[in-house]
Amino acid sequence: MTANSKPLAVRSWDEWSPLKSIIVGTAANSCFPFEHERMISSTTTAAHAAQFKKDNPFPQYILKAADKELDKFAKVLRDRGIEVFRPNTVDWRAVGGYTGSMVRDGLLVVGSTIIESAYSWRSREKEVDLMLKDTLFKLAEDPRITIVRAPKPPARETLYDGYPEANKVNPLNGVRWAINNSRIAFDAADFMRFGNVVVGQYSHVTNDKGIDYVRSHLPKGVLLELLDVDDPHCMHLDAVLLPLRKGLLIYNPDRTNKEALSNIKLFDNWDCKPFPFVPKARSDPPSYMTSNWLVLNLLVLDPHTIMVDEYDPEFAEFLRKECGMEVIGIPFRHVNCLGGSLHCATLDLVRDS
Ligand code: DAV
Repeated sequence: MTANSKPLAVRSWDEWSPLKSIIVGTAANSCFPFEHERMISSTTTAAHAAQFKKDNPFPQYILKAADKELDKFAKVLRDRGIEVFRPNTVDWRAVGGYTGSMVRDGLLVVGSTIIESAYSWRSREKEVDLMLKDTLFKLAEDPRITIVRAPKPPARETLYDGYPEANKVNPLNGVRWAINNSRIAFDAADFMRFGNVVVGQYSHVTNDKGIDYVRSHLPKGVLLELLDVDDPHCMHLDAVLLPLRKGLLIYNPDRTNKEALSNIKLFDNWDCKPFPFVPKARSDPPSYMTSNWLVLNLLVLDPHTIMVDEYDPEFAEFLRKECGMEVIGIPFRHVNCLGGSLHCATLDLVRDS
């Protein structure tokens, strides 16, 4: 077979089409990210802020349990015939890094174009290279796949200069963003794919230059639409929106509403349902850097099947009864401690659409 007759190893245009190939993260050796004090106070849980220091691994019992959960997750996917890649194991402490568990944050896959995040968090600068050089980068040797590597970050970080004048505020709540606009900065998880529309948000890690950069690298014909999100700790769109299939979306009513969604033309004919409960509080194991809204951070396998954290049976029942989904529950509490749930911990490479 010649390279060009092989099916593309990266082609995924949305969040719901039948999943064929995916990367599932690994937890081993994860460390608390060490970042500017303003970034930590803007994006993590106040009670745990002191843990975000240099050379501080997450507790071993959490990492062990999280890897068990991730391995089980990978097995459930493989048993359903989905190809699963795992990142290289990295000594994150040795490289001053954070984690291999949150693979969604580092790469935005739109069709066969992969856009690497220009991370605000300098602890994440080498993450994609270290984790994926033996998997994704091999797949992407195919000339039909475009990898847009992150621009080289500056030697001296400038994102925190000139505060507060240099930083905009979120017009919805008056909260000042943690970073200025002095260089391109964005996390891939501030964007979600809806076919020929990508929806994005400003956040404490994504600035104007980051938004412009993503827009300029999207494949031809794909439109970037921005959603206003009311969240003082704003970072990542995947605890705000949960598209289940074309035309059906669950949204976080604390952070957005029907009016904001209606500013995005794509949603004109969609059924947009608010999350119907108060999400359960989570304290054990600790939520160091995330809110109870991780309940929305789920992985859709196809337009009628979703994987959820088994901790949320009430929402699972809603998805079955009100949304016509088959629901597969798995344990995921310890992965949550590291900063995300099933959506954050994965990067889908192929969805058939
Ligand atoms: O609500 O804590 C979590 C998203 C992580 N990628 C939240 C957002």
